[in-house]
Amino acid sequence: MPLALFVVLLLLTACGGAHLPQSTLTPASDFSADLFGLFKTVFWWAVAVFIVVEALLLIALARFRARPGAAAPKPVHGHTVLEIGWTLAPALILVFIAVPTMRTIFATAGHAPEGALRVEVIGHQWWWEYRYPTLNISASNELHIPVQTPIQLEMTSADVIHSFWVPRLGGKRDLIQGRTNRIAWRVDSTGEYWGQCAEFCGASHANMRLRVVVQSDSVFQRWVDQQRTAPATPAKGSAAEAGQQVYRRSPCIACHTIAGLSQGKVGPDLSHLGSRATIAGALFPNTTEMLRRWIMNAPALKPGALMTPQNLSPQDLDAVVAYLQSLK
Ligand SMILES: [Cu+2]
Repeated sequence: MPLALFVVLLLLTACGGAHLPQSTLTPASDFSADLFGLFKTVFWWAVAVFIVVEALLLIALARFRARPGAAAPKPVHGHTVLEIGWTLAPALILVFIAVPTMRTIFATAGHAPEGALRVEVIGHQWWWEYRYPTLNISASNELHIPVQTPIQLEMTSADVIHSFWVPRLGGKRDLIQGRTNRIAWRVDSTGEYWGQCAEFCGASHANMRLRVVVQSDSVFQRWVDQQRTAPATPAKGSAAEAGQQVYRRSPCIACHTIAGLSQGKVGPDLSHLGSRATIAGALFPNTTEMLRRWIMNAPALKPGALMTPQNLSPQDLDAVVAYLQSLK
């Protein structure tokens, strides 16, 4: 027993960590509040059924147990009232569960009201691409949305099936190539919400995280303006300028976009990488150290990553990192 407890504790420590909790029990959007409401309804019905069934069982055990000298109990067959009772009661309980379930299914079907902000979500192995067709911008891994605003997510995949899930906001919903699945939600309060892919999609499925940044209207508008602006040209003679030269002649340009410089579509757009808090599918903090390690050997940090290890001199590596960090 102590050993079992120890193992359970050990396993539970794996649930901790630097990331914010991903719990469906603290809903923060209309979508997740609907789901949580349904969960509570079903839970309390289950509690009621448990109490009634266990009580009847205990009463039967106590009353009808074999006692020395007592006669065998009289078998009962075909008790009409009982039979109607235990047929009707479960049927009624199922109705009380089915009606709210159907209501929740329709409420979370993904149809946002007219005028909702549309975001196209495209799953890649193993990162998320977001396009805002009405705002004419795009982003990777970190989804920025305004608070208290209806959002329409239109989701598809560039390769295999993924599943978009932000436990505190809603989902999970599959991203399937050639299909568009929808989520509609409205987030209650500003803040950061973590999520991840919830459908096994290959070697780094577990490393396909995402971050949703919910902002006030004015902060969101500032972010949109920033995304629309091409990154500033590095100052003459700066490390960032040297890094830009390295980037220009590196294989990076085949896969990545940097506005005004390269138009690769294989990996995430790096035009505003310096303004993101995370890299590599929201997996690592966007720090100098992590950028260096990521550029040198991405597959070592994220198994299966398409980005090949780069053979850069220490000076070139520092310069490229300085350049990427300057891309705000
Ligand atoms: Cu996955």
